[in-house]
Amino acid sequence: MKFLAIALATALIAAPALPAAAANVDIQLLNKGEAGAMTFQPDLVKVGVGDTVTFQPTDKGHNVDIVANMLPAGAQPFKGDNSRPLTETFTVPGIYVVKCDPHYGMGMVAVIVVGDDLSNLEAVKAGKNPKLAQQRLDTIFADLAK
Ligand SMILES: [Cu+2]
Repeated sequence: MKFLAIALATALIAAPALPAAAANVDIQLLNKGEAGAMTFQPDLVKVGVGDTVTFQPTDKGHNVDIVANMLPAGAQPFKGDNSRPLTETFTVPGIYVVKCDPHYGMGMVAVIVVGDDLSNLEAVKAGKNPKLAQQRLDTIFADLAK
C-alpha cells in the first residue's frame, strides 16, 4: 500500500502539464422542449474555440444541418444523419446557425457562438429563413445583442 502511494505520487509529479481540456456541450433534439414543439434545447450555446458540441437525438426523427451560408468565413459546413448523434468540433470563431431538416419550417433552429465572436452577426441576420425559423432566430439574436 505504501509502495502504491509512492508510485502514484511519483506518477503525478512526473505527468507533464496538460493543455486545458476542450469542453463539450450537449444540445438535445426534442419533439417538445421548453421553447415549444420541435426544438433544439438549448437553442443558444456559447463555446470556446476547439470545444465540441454534441447534438443528441433524444427524440427520434431529427437531424442537424448548417443553414446555408450561416457560418463564419473559412468554417466547414456539417450535417448529421437523422436520429443519430453528431459531435462537432468548432475551430473557427463566429456564429453558426443550424437547423433540423425535417422541421426547419416549424422553427427548429439553433445558434452556436464560438469564441464570443459576433463579427458575422449582420451576415447571419441578413439570411432568409422560413417564418417560424426566423421568429426563433430573431429572439436568439436579440438575446445575443444584450
Ligand atoms: Cu427536427
